[in-house]
Formats: sequence, C-alpha cells, structure tokens
Amino acid sequence: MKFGLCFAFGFACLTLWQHSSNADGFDSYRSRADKHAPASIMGDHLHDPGEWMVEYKYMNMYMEDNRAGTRTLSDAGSFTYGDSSTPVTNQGATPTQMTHEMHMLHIMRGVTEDITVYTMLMLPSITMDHQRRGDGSAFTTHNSGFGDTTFGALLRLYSDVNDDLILNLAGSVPTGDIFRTTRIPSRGVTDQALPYPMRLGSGTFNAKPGITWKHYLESGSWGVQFQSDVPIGRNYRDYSVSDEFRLNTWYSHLLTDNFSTSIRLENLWRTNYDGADAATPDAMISTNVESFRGGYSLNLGLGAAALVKGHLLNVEFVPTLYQDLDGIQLETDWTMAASWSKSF
Ligand SMILES: [Cu+2]
Repeated sequence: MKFGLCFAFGFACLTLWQHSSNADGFDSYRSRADKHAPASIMGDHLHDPGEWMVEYKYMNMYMEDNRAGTRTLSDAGSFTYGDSSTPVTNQGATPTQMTHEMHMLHIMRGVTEDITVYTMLMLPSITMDHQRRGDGSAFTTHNSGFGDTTFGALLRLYSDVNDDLILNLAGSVPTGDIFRTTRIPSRGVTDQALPYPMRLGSGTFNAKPGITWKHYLESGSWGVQFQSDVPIGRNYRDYSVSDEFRLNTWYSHLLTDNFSTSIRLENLWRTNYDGADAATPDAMISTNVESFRGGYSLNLGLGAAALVKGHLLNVEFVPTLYQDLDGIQLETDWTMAASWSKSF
C-alpha cells in the first residue's frame, strides 16, 4: 500500500516535471536563430494564435549560357543546336543571360495552436540578354510588375517537444500578367509576345501542397520538405507552365542561440509546358518552345541566420551542383535569397 502510494506520487511528480520542462523546451527550441528554415524555403513553421509575422524576401536567380541536357553550349553552339533540334529553334536569336529577381511580401498569422494562415505577394523583375542570328548584335528585354499571389494554411499534424510535422495547403491566383509584348527584338518593327520565362505569372490557378518535418536538437535543427507547384488546367493563352516538385533536406547549426549557419540540398524536378501559346513561334527562339522547359537540378544551399532584438535576418546562397535540361535552355548558375522578418 505504502509502496503503491509512493509510486503513484512519484509518477505524478515525474509527469508534472516532464510537462513543465516540455513546455519550456518547446518554446525555447522554436525561438532561436534557426526557428525558420534556410531563406529559400517557405511553409516550415507556425505562429502562436494571434501572432503576426511580416517578412520581406529578396530572391535572385542568375543564368548564363545555354545547356542541352548536361552539356554547356557556347552562343555559336546554341544556334547550331537549334538548326537540328526538334522543333527547330533559335532562328531569330538565342538567349545568352538572364537575371530573375523577385521581391516578396510574406504575411503570416497564427489562428489556433495548430493552424497558421499566410499570403505572399510577388514582384518579379526579369531581364534577359540575347544575341541576334546573322549580325550577332545583342539586345536586352525587361519585364516587371505583379506576379501571382499565394494563399495558404499550415496545419500542424504532429508535434512533440522537438518535432514538428506541418502540412502546407496552398494555392496561387493568377495576378501576374502573362501577355506583354516587346518591339526590341525586331528593332521597333513588330510587336512580339515576350517568351515564356519573361512572363510575370503562370496565368493559371496553381495547387501548392507541401509537407515539412522539422526536428530540433540542442545544437541546431534539421528539416525535410516536399513542396509542389502544379498548375490546374490551362490559362487563357492555352498553355500551362511546368509542374514543379522540390525535395529539400537541410541542417542548421547554432553557433549561439542567436546565430546559425545552414547547409541544404535541393532536388528540383520540372515538367515541360502543356499546350502552346499561338503567339510564341518555336522557330524564333528557344524560350518560346514548350518542350524545352523541363529538367532536373540538384542545388546546394549555404545559409546563415541572425536574430537581432526580435528581427530575423536570413540569407542563403544556392549554387547549382548538377542540371539535366530538356532540349536547350539557359542554365542556372546560382540563386540567392535574403530576408528580414519580424513577429509581433
Ligand atoms: Cu512566419
């Protein structure tokens, strides 16, 4: 009897102690510099009920030179490639370089313990350099404005003191303009539709489901995320952009509670476009070709995050390790992301 009471009391104390230490641990694990995933990643964390987060994120993707499969081509080589490719392309010009910048406003709000909602406004700014066939002269086209807008809900499926399993139910609405024209390639003679990668949005509603598992350690955290971006149906120009699937794994290491470095590996798969915009003749330039949009890339992310008086600064540099592209496309040399965020 005495033994039984002692045992019950001991068990109750142990349970209480575990609960209180769990509660402390839960919050302290999620309030360090690694509370967000590396800067290029979204949908990896929740907020407390009633808490807001505002984030400004800048992303830049830099592409130079063309690639067919896993082979980099010279500018002359990309004209030669286009002469015998299926379909024939680059008869008017070839792209040589592209800078794709993105300004993003990301707002999150915790609704309940297990649900956080968010929205993301995008402002892309796209610049592409080209070389004309024939005289070899260069020209540059530019496009910027509102991109597509994402809305989402993050649902906590499971958590314990150092784990979070989060389902991302998101979608984007086609607020980005997909039909702008330029007279630059023809030296002011005719209006031409900007090719696919120069467009500001997808023109379709996209489903963007994802799932993240994050595990916190004393010295840092790691995460695994599968994230997709899939257009639903075709847009009013009668095409749809790539289905996109990303599988990410990362580890963030804390140097102090307020400063962390991270390493990330990303697998990225893209399908070719479906349908075709009648205003993008394949023969003109490779960026008009629907079957030259897919491929696989392996990317490395090297990041750092600092928590300064409640402001989180998060940066990541992402060199491309390997790319296998369908047809001929500009190859991605690197991307980067930098963000400022604050919760209140
Ligand atoms: Cu947030």
